[in-house]
Amino acid sequence: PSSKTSGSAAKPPQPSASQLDAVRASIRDLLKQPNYDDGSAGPVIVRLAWHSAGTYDAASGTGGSNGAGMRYEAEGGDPANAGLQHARAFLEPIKSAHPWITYADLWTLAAIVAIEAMDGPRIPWKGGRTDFGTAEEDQARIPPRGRLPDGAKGADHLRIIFGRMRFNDQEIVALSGAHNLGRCHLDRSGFHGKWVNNPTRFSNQYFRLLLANEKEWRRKTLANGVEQFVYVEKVEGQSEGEEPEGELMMLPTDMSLLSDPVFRKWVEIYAADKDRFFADFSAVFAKLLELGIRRDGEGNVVNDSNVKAGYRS
Ligand code: DDH
Repeated sequence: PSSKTSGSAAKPPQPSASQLDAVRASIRDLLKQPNYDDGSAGPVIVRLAWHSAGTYDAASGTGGSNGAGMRYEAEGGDPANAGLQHARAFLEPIKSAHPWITYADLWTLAAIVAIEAMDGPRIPWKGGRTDFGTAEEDQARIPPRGRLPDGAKGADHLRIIFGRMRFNDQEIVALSGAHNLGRCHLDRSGFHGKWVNNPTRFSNQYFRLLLANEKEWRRKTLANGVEQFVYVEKVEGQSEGEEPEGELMMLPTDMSLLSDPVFRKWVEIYAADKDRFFADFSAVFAKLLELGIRRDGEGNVVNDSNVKAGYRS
C-alpha cells in the first residue's frame, strides 16, 4: 500500500493472503443452508452484492458498493432491497470472526466466492472498500432509493437504469444471466418462483429457457395482481379465464430481452455458448463491483476526503 497519506488518515491493516483465504473459506462453509430456500445462501448473497453496487450513478459519481449503506434504513428499507436482510444475517458470523474486513468488502467478496462455489466463473475482486459510519457526511453519501430496476418494466427501463451505470446492451444481457440463480418471493418482490430448474448451480440455462424451444412462456396474473410469465406446454388456443400453471418463471424485464432485437442477439449467443457467457459475466460482474470506487495507480482505494483504505487483494 502507498504511504503518502497525510498523517491523520486511518488505514486499515493490509490483510495477508492467508487472512483473505480464511474469509473465503468461511464464506464457502456457510453457503450450505438446508433450511433456507433451495438449500443455499448463495443466490441471496449474490443479490445483496448486486443491489449494493447497482445504485451507482455515473453522472454524479454517487452510489456503488463502497460504504455498505444497506445496513441503514435509508437504503436497507428501500422496498427493492426486501429480503436482503437474510443475506446480511448469513454473513454476520463471518464479520464477527474476521473483524478486519469491512462489510462492503465482505458482501462483494461473498458474492464472487458463492458464484464460483455454485459452478460459476472465477471473478476478479479487489478489496479496500470502507463502511459508512453514522456521521452526517457519511450518511449523506447513502444513495437515494429508487435506483434499482423494476421487474414489471421493459427494455427502455433497462437501458435507462443500466445506462446510468454506463453498461451497454451486451453487458445488460450478460448481467441478467444472474437469474440462473435463486428465486422470487411473494413476500419480497411480489413475484413468485425460480427461473431455472436448479437455482443453486450457475449456468447459461436461463438463456436457453428464455428461447423456449420445448415449451412456451405465457403471461400469468398472480393472486396479488402481479404479472409475470410462466413456462408451460405449448397448447393450441388459450383456455378462457384460467391462469396458466408452470413451475419456472420470467419477469417482464427478462422477457424484454427477447422482444428487443439487440438484446435478443446476445441471448442467442449466450444460450449457444456457455464459455462466452461465463467470460462475459465474469468481466461485467467484476466491473459492477468496482462502480464508484476510485483507486490510485497501485489499486488502493481513494476516498473523497482523504486516502483512507490501503489494500487490494
Ligand atoms: Fe435480479 N431479481 N433483477 N438480478 N436477482 C430478483 C432476484 C435475483 C431484477 C429483479 C429481481 C439482476 C437484474 C435484475 C439476482 C441477481 C441479479 C428478484 C426476486 C427480482 C424481482 C426478489 C425476491 O422476490 O426475492 C430486475 C428487474 C433486474 C434487471 O432489470 C435486469 C442482476 C443484474 C443480478 C446480478 O446479480 C448481476 C439474484 C441472484 C436473485 C435471486 C435472489 C434470491 O433470493 O434467490
